[in-house]
Amino acid sequence: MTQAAPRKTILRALAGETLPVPPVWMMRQAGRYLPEYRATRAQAGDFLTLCYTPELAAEVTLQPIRRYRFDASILFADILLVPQALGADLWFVTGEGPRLSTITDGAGVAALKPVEAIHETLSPVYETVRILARELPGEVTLIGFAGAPWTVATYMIAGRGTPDQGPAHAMKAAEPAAFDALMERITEATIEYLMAQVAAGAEVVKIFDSWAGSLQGDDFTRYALEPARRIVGALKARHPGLPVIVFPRQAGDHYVGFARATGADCVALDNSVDADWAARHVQVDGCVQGNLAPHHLVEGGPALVSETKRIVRAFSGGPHIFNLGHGITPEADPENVHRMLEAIRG
Ligand code: 1CP
Repeated sequence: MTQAAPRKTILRALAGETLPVPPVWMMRQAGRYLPEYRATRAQAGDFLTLCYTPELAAEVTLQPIRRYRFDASILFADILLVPQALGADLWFVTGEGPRLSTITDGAGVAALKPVEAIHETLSPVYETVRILARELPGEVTLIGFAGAPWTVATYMIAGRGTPDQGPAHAMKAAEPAAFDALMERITEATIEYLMAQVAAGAEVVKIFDSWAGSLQGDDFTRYALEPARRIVGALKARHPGLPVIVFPRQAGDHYVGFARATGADCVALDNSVDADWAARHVQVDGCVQGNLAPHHLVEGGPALVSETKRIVRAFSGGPHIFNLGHGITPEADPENVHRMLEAIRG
């Protein structure tokens, strides 16, 4: 082994190393399926207070590490804190999800705060990162994150999650200049936000483009690939060795070449793509992460074990970080996570 080889398993995989046992973490690993998360969330009172109280946000980030010894921990926060920091109203309706004030035209974009103002709102998040950098076990990698501009824009335009991102597509068609200005503001804010997370101690960052799958053809290049390329480029210009994971969820064939085109070190795969296909067409460019369907952690049983082993086998010829294809759901059984880990680690 050379002196320069990073020691943490996640960093080794992100650097392109093929490991005998893939490192593992789970999207939404701090979440409602865990009784200890529900207890801390009740103590906080509501979700946003949990996000903005560094001691409590750090506590829920650490809970799944204590229980499962995952190889990475992901900062507890939400992609919708950036719109709030830019001046949008944000609240969560229990049992339904997030709600935001809506942006439909150029006046709405012009009323947003300047990018430099985001730290006023987001500084508690940086404090959470600093606590985690101190308290995480030495072998666990700390991942920071942000939403990708398109996904964040879909929430800022519609004011909520939408099945087809219709309002964002409509604004893109009807008010192209205002839409581009919104994308620009979010892109700049995202660079600023991720830089601050890295300065506070995040070792890796991940960009979540949960709704990339609704962009097709030139739109995919313009609104998913190009913003990711800009964010990765800006981050690496300042921090040349910083590993970046990109998650263009449901990108299908657009997964091919996405890492190369954006400069990212790893592509996260959702569970709509086949692992053998992705090994041949995506993993050829470097590390991949994913793609177990989250429902297996609800059902458990032999399918959980066989699917987990099939994914490990499919990606065993190259760098791989085991993960789910999307976030673990509140209905998941915490015992099934132990069964998944046993199937991976033996
Ligand atoms: O306790 C609760 O009620 C909260 C459920 C919850 C949690 C645990 C929300 C509300 N956000 C989070 C945390 C969160 N969100 C993390 C923390 C770290 C971890 O993974 O453990 C991360 C990375 C996110 C990212 C996020 N938030 C995304 C991108 C990933 C994805 O799931 O596609 C998105 C789209 C959001 C918005 C959001 N926040 C919460 C919900 C329920 C949603 C989805 C809303 C919708 O589209 O209807």
